[in-house]
Amino acid sequence: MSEYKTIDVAATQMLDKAKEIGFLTTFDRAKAQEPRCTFGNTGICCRICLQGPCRILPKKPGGNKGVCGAMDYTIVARNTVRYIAGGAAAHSDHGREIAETFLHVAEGKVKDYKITDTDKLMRVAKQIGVETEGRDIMAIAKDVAMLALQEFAEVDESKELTWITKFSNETRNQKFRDTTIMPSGINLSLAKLLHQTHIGVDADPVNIIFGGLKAALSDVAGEHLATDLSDILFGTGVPVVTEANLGAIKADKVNIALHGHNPLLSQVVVTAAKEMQEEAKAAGAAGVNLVGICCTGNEVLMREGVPIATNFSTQELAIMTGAMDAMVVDVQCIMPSIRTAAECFHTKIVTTMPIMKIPGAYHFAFDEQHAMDSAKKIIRLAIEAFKNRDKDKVCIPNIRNTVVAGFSLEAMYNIFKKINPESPMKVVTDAIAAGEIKGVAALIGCNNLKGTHDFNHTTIAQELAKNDVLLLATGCSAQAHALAGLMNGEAVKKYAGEGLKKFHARLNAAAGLTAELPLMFHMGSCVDNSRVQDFATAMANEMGVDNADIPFVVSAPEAMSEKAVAIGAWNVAYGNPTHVGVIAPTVGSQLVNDVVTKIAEDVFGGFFFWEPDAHKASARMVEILEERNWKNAM
Ligand code: BF8
Ligand code: SF4
Repeated sequence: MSEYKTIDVAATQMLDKAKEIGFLTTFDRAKAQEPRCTFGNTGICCRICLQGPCRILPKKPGGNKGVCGAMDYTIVARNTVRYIAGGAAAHSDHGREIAETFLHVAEGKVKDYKITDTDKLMRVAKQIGVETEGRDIMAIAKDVAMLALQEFAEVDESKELTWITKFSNETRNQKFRDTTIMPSGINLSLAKLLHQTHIGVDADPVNIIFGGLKAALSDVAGEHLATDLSDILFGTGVPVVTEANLGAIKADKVNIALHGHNPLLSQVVVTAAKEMQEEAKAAGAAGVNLVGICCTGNEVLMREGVPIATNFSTQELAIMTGAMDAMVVDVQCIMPSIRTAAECFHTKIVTTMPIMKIPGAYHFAFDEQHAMDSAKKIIRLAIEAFKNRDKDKVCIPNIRNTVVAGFSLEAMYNIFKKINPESPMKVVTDAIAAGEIKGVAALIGCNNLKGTHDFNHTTIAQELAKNDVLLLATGCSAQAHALAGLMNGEAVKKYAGEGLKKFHARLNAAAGLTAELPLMFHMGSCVDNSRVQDFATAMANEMGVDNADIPFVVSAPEAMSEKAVAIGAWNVAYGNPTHVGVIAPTVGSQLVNDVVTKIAEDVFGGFFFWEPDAHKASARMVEILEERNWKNAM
């Protein structure tokens, strides 16, 4: 085991290099933060008003409540749902930006974007109730865009979010109505939640949590429409073979990392890079090489086969290779410290969104009217930087693993349909009914340096595979598996149990792809957890049972961001048992902790459980899959 908290060999090499040059990474900073404050760690520190921070100090007279009288349960509930508000705002604003550009494409106002996947446009239009018969594509697209934007603007509380009701089954929709968590407008539910959790508004923890769940469902709508509209604009993922880990950075090429979440600019950078290979060659490079980090990386991996450099916790280390000429970032999960790391080298950090700047970084404001111009300018900046690269400082770990990715739900259906053309999802549910596989697990979410980078992700994947659990993955979890060499056919041979091996063999025989199917199916970025939920809903529909009865579990083995909290919360509302590999800051209130880990199951069928130990967590997940009620409910 390395002296660093990572299992990634390439990362270990780069951490050695960081140490050598005296650069303190996120791994050092995580250490410096220990020991953590118990109040913050358990959720009983309130900073909602300026009288705070108030902590729960039960031994002091008057100390068992905040200055305003808020009890531990109110404070913990408020803190928790404010994470959801932050996460849902981030996902949804990403979705809204795509929808705005989508509208302008439909109106013929932008030249650098077009409708790429008309089949998906038709499917989405039909699903959300837009008339398609005999109509012009652009008119249909415009109606879809207007409906998407209306999801944000709706203030009539009697309305329901289209992207929830039309993509969930009726049982779940009714559950959302009965529990008063069906949102009407995305912005409205987020604003309401911030209002609800202002000082002196809601003190009832259960009511606060339900407000949080309503915001979490808004997050689903934001994610789902982001996925749908991105697919229509840029194409829906099909299986691709590429590679992952820092070895994807090439010493002889101009290397540009695409990092963040929103594909609007990065997708155009991919197109521009194809056109600008000669310019790079004229500068003495062998061409332009794009690599991805975090979810922007996942977006361009799914659609364009761009290799993965690394994931969240190790983003600074891509710069430590000394061969990263530019890192282009948009929004979310970008460490401000990449700029400091870049100062040790020739690397240019380019921010691109008006709400995301880093002091000292270049800023090329993204503007949909000039997306291609910006993309080309960025690539030229990288080419210039390449000329100043100090070859003596270049040290790229010789580590790269084959990755088979690109599994949109459509891509998976295309494979399943070769076995069962009428009912593709029956391929999965039949294998479950036959006992060949135990169920399905979605491995999602971030890195969190409270634990060891990528250890929980990869351990849980291996344990579940051994137990014949079919694996789906998104976000940094998917990247962890890719970096570690688990996202290819070899990994099936190494780690899958006998049943899962048979299942994969049948799919492989039918799929007729040039590469063998991987141990887990990479379904995309974190907004693409919408694809994962569609998978689960299709399973429930196929089995003819409620979502809460299907053998389906979710795990965020190293959850970190507010978005992960939002995703976890809606998974619970959808009936999914949801493992989180860090102890959540709900434990400061027994009541709130019991609501989200126990009572939630009575109401929604889904629940959270916190388990930092990867082996124990996997064992519990297998147990849960075996306990699920589908056999009795069918
Ligand atoms: O949206 S998994 S660290 S990169 S938040 Fe961020 Fe977490 Fe990675 Fe993607 Ni998702
Ligand atoms: Fe303290 Fe209440 Fe203000 Fe929170 S809202 S900081 S508990 S006074």
